Amino acid sequence: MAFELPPLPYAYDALAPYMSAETLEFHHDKHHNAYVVKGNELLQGTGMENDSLEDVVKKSYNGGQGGGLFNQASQHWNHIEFWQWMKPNGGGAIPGELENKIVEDFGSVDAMKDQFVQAGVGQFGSGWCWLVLGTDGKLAISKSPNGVNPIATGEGTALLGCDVWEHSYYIDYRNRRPDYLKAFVDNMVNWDRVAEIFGNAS
Ligand code: MN3
Repeated sequence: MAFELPPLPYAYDALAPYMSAETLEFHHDKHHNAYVVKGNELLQGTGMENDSLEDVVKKSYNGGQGGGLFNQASQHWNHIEFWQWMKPNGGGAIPGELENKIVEDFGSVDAMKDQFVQAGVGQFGSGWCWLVLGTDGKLAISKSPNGVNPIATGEGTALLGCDVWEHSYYIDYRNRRPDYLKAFVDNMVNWDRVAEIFGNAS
């Protein structure tokens, strides 16, 4: 299927002051759109034109040997999910079943959030940090370079991911990536969405 840029699920200024309208306009309208446009160019002639986006990501990853198409396709998937992983007045309470699982596997919600932030801080250069429901049935935190995601690696289901490319935070936080990640987990995450993905996967 041809890649299509989905509209942001909220207004550009809906996540302020944690993520500004300027950041969301550039990030969605320029960066995400570029992955869509470039991805559609690279998709031509691959034989994957009718595949789902998930299948394009898996096939084009090619065990880590994936090139241009993988980068565009994975970043397209990552950003579709990323917009939905945030909401106005985000953060706050985590739905019960997911909260119980987090406490079971991490000891506490704070411990999970702390590991998530540390993964994002520790990702050298561009990439993502993730909360994953692993194929072993346990929750885990991971990080990945560039556009690599849990679909590509097959490590499990991505319940939550945060974009740590500089374009995601530099306007609002300059070089303070830890502050951006902290604001993400405490004030931007749509935990209902995370719980919905967890419910579907478990
Ligand atoms: Mn991005």
